[in-house]
Amino acid sequence: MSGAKISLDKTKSTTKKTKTMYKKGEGVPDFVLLNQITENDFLENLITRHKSDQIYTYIGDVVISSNPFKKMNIYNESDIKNYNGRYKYEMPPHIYALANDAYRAMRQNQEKQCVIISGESGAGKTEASKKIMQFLTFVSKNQSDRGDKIAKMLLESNPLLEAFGNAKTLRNDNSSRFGKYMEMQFDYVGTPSGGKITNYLLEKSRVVGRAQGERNFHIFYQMLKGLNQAKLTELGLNASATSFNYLKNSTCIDVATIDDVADFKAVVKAMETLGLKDEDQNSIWRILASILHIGNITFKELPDQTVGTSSVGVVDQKSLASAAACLKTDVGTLSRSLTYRSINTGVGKRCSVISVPLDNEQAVFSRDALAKALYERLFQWLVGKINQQINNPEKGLVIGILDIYGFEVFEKNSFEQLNINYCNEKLQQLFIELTLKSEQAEYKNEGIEWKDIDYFNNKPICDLIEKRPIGLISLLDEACLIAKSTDQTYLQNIQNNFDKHEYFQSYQSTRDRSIGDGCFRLKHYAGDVTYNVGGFLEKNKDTLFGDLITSMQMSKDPLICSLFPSPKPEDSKKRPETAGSQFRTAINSLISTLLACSPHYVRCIKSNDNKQAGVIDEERVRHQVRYLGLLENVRVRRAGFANRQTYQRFSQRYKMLTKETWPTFKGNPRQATEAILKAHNIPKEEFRMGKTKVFIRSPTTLFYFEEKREAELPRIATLIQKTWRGHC
Ligand code: AD9
Ligand code: MG
Repeated sequence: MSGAKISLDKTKSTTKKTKTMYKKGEGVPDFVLLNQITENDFLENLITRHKSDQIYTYIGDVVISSNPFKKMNIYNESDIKNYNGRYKYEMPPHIYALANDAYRAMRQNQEKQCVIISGESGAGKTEASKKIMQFLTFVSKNQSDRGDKIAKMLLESNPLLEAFGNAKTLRNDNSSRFGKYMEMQFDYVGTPSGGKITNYLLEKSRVVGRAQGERNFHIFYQMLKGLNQAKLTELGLNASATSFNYLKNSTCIDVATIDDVADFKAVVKAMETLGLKDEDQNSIWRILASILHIGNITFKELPDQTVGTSSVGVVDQKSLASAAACLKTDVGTLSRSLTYRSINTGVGKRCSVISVPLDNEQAVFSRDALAKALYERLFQWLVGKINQQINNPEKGLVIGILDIYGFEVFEKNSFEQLNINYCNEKLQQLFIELTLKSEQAEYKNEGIEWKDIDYFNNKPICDLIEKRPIGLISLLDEACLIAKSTDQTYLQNIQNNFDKHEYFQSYQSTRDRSIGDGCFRLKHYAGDVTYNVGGFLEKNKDTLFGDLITSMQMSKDPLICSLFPSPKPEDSKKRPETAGSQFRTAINSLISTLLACSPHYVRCIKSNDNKQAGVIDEERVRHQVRYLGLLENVRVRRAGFANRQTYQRFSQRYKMLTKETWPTFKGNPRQATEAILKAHNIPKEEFRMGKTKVFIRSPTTLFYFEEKREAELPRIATLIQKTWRGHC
């Protein structure tokens, strides 16, 4: 057994090792080690490291990652092996070290872990999430067939979902247009045993339109370039991408950084790995092709002599026929469902259905609604299909990885941006709660001396958006219920309610001309965003007329039919949940899931707006450092304690390391903890005794105890075995 005279020499030497591991001119690997915690010092360190290709830096356990916009030679198999099983302080900062920590903590503590990756659009979240998955699947592989197969499927889900859920935007050539929480499941020894993907609000409006210079979802371009000629002919796609309205309307088809042909091959391979049979693949291509044909359908007014009103008819019969053929549905029914709407009149026995002709605007609306519904439902089906393949009903260990769309601000921001930015506000709030607020609250509760550090609390903005009954989402729902409401009356209503709110602005209250007509502005944690309310009500209602559903249900393709189930009788009387409310519920449930895990954080920083390698725009980075609250994070971390454990857990875990507490100890867990720390000569400034927990300042002290424990375990096991044999 280790004697009472063991000093902290090892701890000291490892601290030294950490400090000397970085070369002059490369900055410090942990912002906590800066001599002074000022914004300029922080930036200087980040910029110095970025320039010397050190893209990762820690704030304690948090990984700060600055986007290099170039291929880095740090993600090889040899790098994974180097980080596997090592302690963080032994190696230079890396996303692999965080992945390794999560994997170790999961197995050691048998607790669920999650990795929360945040940062604005194009900052590197999706790349980070893929590196983490790459590390975890590699180190957890063992020679079991099932484990390897699962690992492969988890990895292959990335190119597949990116093809359908990502697109080129003005901010990022591979921007995630959906949120994803991927849970990797492991058995009790840490072999992959399954997975589950939860997806959040796909930006389906992109299918029918988007800002100039942006693209539709990648898969459309991939399919047109990747499918063979015979297949293209069969689908009526023997034309260039510019022949399709839904692709050409944003004047961007080819992107220099994207190889659609290679990506298409990767998608087909992923489909095969994930068990999507030829039949499924064919249905997928047909649905995608039908969407392109639907986008080419235009309408013209037809005078209707009988009632003196006008109705519309389809101009482009060829596109209509191609769409119907791809959907395997009746062309007449499809045509009618795009130009007429059935309405129930009367009640009970007097109930009858009348068919009302649509005007041009309504027909265009219904056409686009069908295209969006087909795409969204196909995406949902795809996620479900992947989940079917990777799902493991047995409860095991889990590491969840959250990769969600980043904060975004465009020239014109709509309902989608409000949802995306609301989600980012919630994640920032979670970060504040877990790393700043609760940390400080805990010091106080435990009676540890503590001087509060100020931070930007974004709870009021989250409340402004999500609070019931008076919040932006609830008021929008209310507007959707009132027949006379319009986007403008909604704007008036939120202005009346919030014009005095600290984080809400409108032209009415500010007379600021930069808030245009039909707009309001929110002062988000990451910056001001002006939202245009045009289309808010329709996007929130997300209506798909019953006639379109009926026409899809007539499809001879079982997959297409299954995407449009009839409402259950018990649901027919309920109002369908709006898009905004659904998103609010989903985000709050995500937050509860994350709160049930031990969190690990990656904070991604976008180095410049031009996606340029070797360039770091100081002012852009300064802005991100400010709004991400990184300086406050360093201050709390530096003044605080890296680890805390209840006396019960600490004494139980390390009792075998001193003869005072092993094999028996008469005192309580707090006294045992004191005895262990004393026996190992842990300096006084290195720990504090709280009411129920011991607080340890530096991670190296904890590593020291862990290493001692690992060394002791075999001896204890032998001892126990001998004692047991003696009893026999
Ligand atoms: V969005 O919110 O989905 O629009 P992300 O996900 O934050 O955004 P993404 O991971 O897609 O950004 O990164 C954007 C681009 O930056 C990538 O396509 C790469 O070209 C580049 N990038 C990001 N991280 C790295 C990296 N570690 N190494 C090299 C990187 N390039
Ligand atoms: Mg992304």
